[in-house]
Amino acid sequence: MLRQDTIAAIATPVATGGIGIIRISGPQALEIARLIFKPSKTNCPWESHVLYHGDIVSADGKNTLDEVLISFMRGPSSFTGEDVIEINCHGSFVIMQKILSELVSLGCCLAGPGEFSQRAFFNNKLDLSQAEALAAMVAAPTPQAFSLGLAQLKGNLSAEIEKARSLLIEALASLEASIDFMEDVSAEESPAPTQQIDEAKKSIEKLLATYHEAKIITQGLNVVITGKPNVGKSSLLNALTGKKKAIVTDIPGTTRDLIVDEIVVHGTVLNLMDTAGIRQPKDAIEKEGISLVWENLANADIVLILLDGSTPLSPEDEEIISRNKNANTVIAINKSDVPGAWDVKKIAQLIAPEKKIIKISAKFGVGLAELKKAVIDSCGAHFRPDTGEVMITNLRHKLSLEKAQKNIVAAKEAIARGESPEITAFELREAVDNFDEITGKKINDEVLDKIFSGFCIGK
Ligand SMILES: Nc1nc2c(ncn2[C@@H]2O[C@H](COP(=O)(O)OP(=O)(O)OP(=O)(O)O)[C@@H](O)[C@H]2O)c(=O)[nH]1
Ligand SMILES: [Mg+2]
Repeated sequence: MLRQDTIAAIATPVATGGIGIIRISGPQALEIARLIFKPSKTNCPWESHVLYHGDIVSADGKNTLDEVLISFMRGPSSFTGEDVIEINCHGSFVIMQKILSELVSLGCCLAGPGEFSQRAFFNNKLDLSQAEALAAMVAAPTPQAFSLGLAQLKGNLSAEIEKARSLLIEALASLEASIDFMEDVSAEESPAPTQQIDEAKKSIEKLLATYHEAKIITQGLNVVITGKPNVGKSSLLNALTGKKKAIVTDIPGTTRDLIVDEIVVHGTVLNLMDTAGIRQPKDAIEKEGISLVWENLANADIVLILLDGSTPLSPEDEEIISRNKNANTVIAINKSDVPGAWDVKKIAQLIAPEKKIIKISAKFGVGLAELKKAVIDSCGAHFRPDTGEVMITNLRHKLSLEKAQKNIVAAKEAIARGESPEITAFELREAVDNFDEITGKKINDEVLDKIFSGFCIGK
């Protein structure tokens, strides 16, 4: 629930930097700022959206804490819709904390996670999907993910949802008119508003179809590297990331834990996971490690199967290939720097004919560009210029749209069965509610709190 008090937080990261920003929002923002800001010029009219230069002093006025630029954004023309003060101080975390504690001593409350955005939402400065876009932008791993968030912040998703919603409202209005009319006129004489319903359905389907690609853009692809022990999985993780992340030895069974790191390939994030080698486990730790591999293989976007070209193909290799045959796999033969011990044709019958097998040397960094390309190609994840298309990037939005889609299908079925318009109207109202969950027009407080609590402090 929205608090009425004045909140304050450090809005920049918990680190040292060139400058750091402290944000204050609420009815007492200006009054409190006046108490600790000593302008360098005698005249400080606190005009809205103007920067003033001066010092921040301690609450008792005795000590100068920092030399700053300060601005006042008078509500409702501010981010939160309330009176907002922003203090640009030097980026020393120690001094920012000191200023923050002075603000608290003067009556500010420490802001909770996402509380500024939550206030913006309650004051109708943003709808919920726009507030969520802010969080997504801050966390965006690539420029393309950031621009999807920015488009959503600018309201492209809200506009699309509003369009589909108004079609349903129109359909509902005509259904309700026909319900009122039914006492005198037969239902056949007032045709169902199928055109609006069909259009709304199409626009939901179009949005839902973007989720797969949007998810790749915003979250990347989960690539699990698997293979029997000693094929060079850890060497490959290290080679791809350019770091010494995983221990490499010639002892089979070196890796037991999952080792993760990410790289960006042609604008797409690959979340790489090095895993324990698959074989009959020698002890309880290895057994646990291998069972983790199978769990993670089930959730992988891409299974990167690594084989060792320098030692004969074994039943373990064949088992790994056959147990992953329904997955999206990329197969690489490692240790191409030493003479091959088996013919590639040997695995041809185990894999789909169109599958390309890539020869690499993790140790010497050979074939890695081709391997990365094969990984990206296997998911159709190609960096493409921003087309401005509205995309669904958030799982919560996807689930609400799926629910709305089900309601619309049920409404259409009710019409086809010739049921009373009340049934169709009920389903359409539910669909509208599901749209309203996305924009936050109608949503329960618990869900709201959960969404905003995932934001960072100061946002
Ligand atoms: N010649 C050659 N040796 C390699 C190559 N890649 C890895 N090796 C060697 O193979 C051995 C095993 O490498 P790792 O990367 O530890 O293999 P792994 O698959 O992670 O092994 P486990 O963690 O035991 O499952 C080490 O001695 C590596 O130096 C390669 O491309 N060429
Ligand atoms: Mg390893």
